[in-house]
Amino acid sequence: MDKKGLSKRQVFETLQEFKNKDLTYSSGNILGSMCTCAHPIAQDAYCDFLESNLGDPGLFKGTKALEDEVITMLGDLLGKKDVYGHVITGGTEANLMAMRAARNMTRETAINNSLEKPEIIVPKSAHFSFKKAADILGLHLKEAELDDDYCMDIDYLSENISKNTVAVVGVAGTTELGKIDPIPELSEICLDSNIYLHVDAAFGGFLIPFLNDIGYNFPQFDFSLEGVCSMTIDPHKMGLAPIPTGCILFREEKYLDVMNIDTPYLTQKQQSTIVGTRTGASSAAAWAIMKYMGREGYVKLATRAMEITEFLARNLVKSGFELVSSPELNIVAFNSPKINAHALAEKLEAEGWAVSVSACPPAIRVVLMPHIKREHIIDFIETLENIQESFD
Ligand code: 0PR
Repeated sequence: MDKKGLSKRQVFETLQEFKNKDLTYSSGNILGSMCTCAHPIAQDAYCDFLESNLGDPGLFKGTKALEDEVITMLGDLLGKKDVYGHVITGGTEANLMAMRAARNMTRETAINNSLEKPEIIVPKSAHFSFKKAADILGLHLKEAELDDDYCMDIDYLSENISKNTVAVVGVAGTTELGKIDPIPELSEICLDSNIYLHVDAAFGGFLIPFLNDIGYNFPQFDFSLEGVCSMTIDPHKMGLAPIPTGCILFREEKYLDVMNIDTPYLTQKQQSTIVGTRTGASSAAAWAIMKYMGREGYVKLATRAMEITEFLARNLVKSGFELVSSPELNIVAFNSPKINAHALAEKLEAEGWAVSVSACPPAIRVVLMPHIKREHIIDFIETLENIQESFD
């Protein structure tokens, strides 16, 4: 650290120099991200609550009430108003909390704690946060095979559930392809076997209910299914909230209780979250944006995202590219018949486009977040056609 401080102007000028090296969502060049520009309403609310700390909620009773309202609103959106949970940093922390709750529940109920090798079963398409959770919690991770449409293979699950299974995970909106696992079937299987079921709707949670409002007819994927014990939903993805804003929701309070740690000198005597000091700004921002948008606002957002998704998919096919499968949510994965996905991604990067390459199967993956407009897609297709032509 320098001995003497800089002037405010110097500090901000230098910060700007760093910032100029970043890509921006508004440029339309970020095509492979599940995040987007936070709505200005959410940004303002976030800044208003910067000093709040929900790690000591008795000091910030108003902010705590906002967190509770966010959880209730999201529970209502996902089939059960009276859910329990927290606004946290994102999907990774939510999935970690869910796996911790599941493990601790099983520990409490296992006869003589006789779990030999506690394991979780997740689809091969699950987000890598489950690998982190398994590592942190000392759980064995079993990856279920996928069916022809890249969703969890139910037969694999039925054949592989064992007395050591502490949780099964279904994904509603997979990271790479936006696929929705057969959650009603998972719920049945888990109810029959008395196994904890977690649904990772980090991405799909802010899409599926709204698309169903306009007639999409996605099967049930939420707390309306009795077997679903917990859900991840991330306002900082399609919810237009600033980073970090994720949510974990539990069907019953007991799932939080099994994670409680004594915090004797705080205003609240027990804590079930992983993080201690934690911002209340995310709760304020999520509350503000959900109140501002209302269900109608999110229906419009989801509708637009799907329109632009279909526009991209249609034009890719027209230009001779191959879709991995038809998009269910606003993610398109495709390949060129002439260049492999990694080489194509490199060429695109050289032209200023930041796409990502999915692993399963290898393909260029574009997430049609709200910052991506029709004119960006037109430019993108043109770049793709030029690259492809250069391989003729
Ligand atoms: N669950 C699902 C289904 C996800 O897609 C993600 C993240 C998570 C959990 C974890 O959420 P957090 O990253 O909030 O902890 N999906 C994106 C991904 O890994 C996250 C992301 C967003 C990555 C923007 C890059 C990026 O530029 O692709």
